[in-house]
Amino acid sequence: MDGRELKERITSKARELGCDLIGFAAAGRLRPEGERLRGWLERGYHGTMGWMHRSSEKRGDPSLVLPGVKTIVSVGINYYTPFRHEERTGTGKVSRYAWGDDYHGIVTGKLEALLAHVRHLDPGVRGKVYADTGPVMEKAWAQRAGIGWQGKHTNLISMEFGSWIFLGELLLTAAIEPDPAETDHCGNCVLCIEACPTGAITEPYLLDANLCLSYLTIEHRGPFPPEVEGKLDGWLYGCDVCQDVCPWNSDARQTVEQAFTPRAGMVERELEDVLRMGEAEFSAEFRESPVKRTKITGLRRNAEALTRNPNARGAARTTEKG
Ligand code: B12
Ligand code: SF4
Ligand code: SF4
Repeated sequence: MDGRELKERITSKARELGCDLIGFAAAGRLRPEGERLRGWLERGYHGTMGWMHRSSEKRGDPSLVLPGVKTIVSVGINYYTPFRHEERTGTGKVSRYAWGDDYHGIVTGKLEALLAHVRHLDPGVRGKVYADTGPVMEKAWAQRAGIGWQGKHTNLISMEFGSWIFLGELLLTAAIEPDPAETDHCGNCVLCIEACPTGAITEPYLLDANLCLSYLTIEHRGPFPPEVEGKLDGWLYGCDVCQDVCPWNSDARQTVEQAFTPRAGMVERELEDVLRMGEAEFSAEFRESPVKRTKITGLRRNAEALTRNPNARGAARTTEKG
C-alpha cells in the first residue's frame, strides 16, 4: 500500500476510534526542541523528575525509541466537559484532566487499535504507541504534525479544541507524507503568565516545574517549600489556572468520550473527606483515576496545606464559560 493510501486509511480509522485531531510528521532528531529540553534540565526546571533526565537522549531522537522510525502520527483527544470549579469553602479543586477515568489507558487503547489496523493493512510496518507513557516529546511532535502549537503556558493549543486535549503518538516505520507544522497564535497575549499563582512561567514558553502547582501537588514528594504553601490557590490536585484564562479555551466544545465525564465529587473534593480517608479507601476511590499518582500521602499533604491556609484561594480568574 502506498504512503498516501495508508495516510487516508489511518486518518479515517483514527476518527472512527474517537481521535478528535490527527496529524503526521517526518521522524528525525528534534532540533531545536531536544536542545531546549537539555537547557531546561540544566537549569534544574524538572525538579525531582529524574526520569526526564535519564531519558533525555531518547526524547530528542525517536530512532532511539524505535529503530527505523519514519513517521510520527500525533493524535489529540478532547477532554472538556461543561463543569467548573465553584470554589466552595472546605473543598479543594481537582484539575480538569483528572475528573474522569485515567486518560493513559483510554488514549493508549485507541492507539493500540490504530496500530493493529495499520499492521492489518501492511504487516511489514513496525510501530509503537505512547500516551504520556514514554520518552517522546509529545507537544513538539504534535506541533510538527500540525495539530496545534505550544502556547506561552507550554501546553499544546488546537485552533479547533483549545488546550483541553490529551496527546498520544503512533511511531511507524512506514514513510507517510507529513502535514505542515502549526504556527504560533499567542500573539501579544500574556494572560497565562500574569495569572499563574506562583510565577512558574518564568519566561514565555518556559516553565519551572519547581514552582508549578501541578508538579508540586502531583509529582513532588515531601512537604511543600514554605514560599509556595500559601499560594496553593485552592488546588488539591493539579492546576488549571493558565489554561482557564486562555482565550483559546473560551469556546471549548464538550467531549464525546464518556470516560471523561466527571466522577461524583471529583471537580472539587471535600477536604475533610480526604483527611479522613485510609489507604484502602484511597485505592478504591481512585482506581483508574489519574489522582492515584500522588498517592495518599501526597493528597493528604495537599489537603492539610489547604486546611492550614484557608484564605489562600485564588479569586475567580476564569474566562471559561462553563
Ligand atoms: C514533565 C511533564 C509535566 C511537568 C512539566 C510540564 C512542562 N511544561 O514541561 C509538570 C508536572 C509540571 C506537568 C504539568 C502538566 N501537565 Co504534563 N507532561 C509532562 C511530560 C511527561 C513531558 C513534558 C516535557 O517534555 N517537558 C520538558 C519541557 C522542556 O518541555 P516543554 O515545555 O514542552 O518545552 C518546550 C518549551 O520549554 C520551549 N522552550 C524551552 N526553552 C525555550 C527557550 C525559548 C527562547 C523558547 C521560545 C522556548 C523554549 O521549548 C521546549 C521544547 O519544545 C508530557 C508527556 C510527554 N511525554 O511529552 C506531559 C504533558 C505535557 N502534560 C500534560 C498535561 C495535561 C499537564 C497539565 C495540564 C496537568 C494539570 N492540569 O495539572 C499540567 C500543565 C502545566 C503546564 N503549564 O505545562 C499533557 C499536555 C496536553 C497538552 N494539551 O499540551 C501532556 C502532553 C501529556 C499527554 N499525553 O496528554 N507536566
Ligand atoms: S499549571 Fe498552574 S502553577 Fe503551573 S504554570 Fe499553569 S497556572 Fe502556573
Ligand atoms: S493565555 Fe495567551 S499567551 Fe497564554 S497560551 Fe493562551 S493565548 Fe498564549
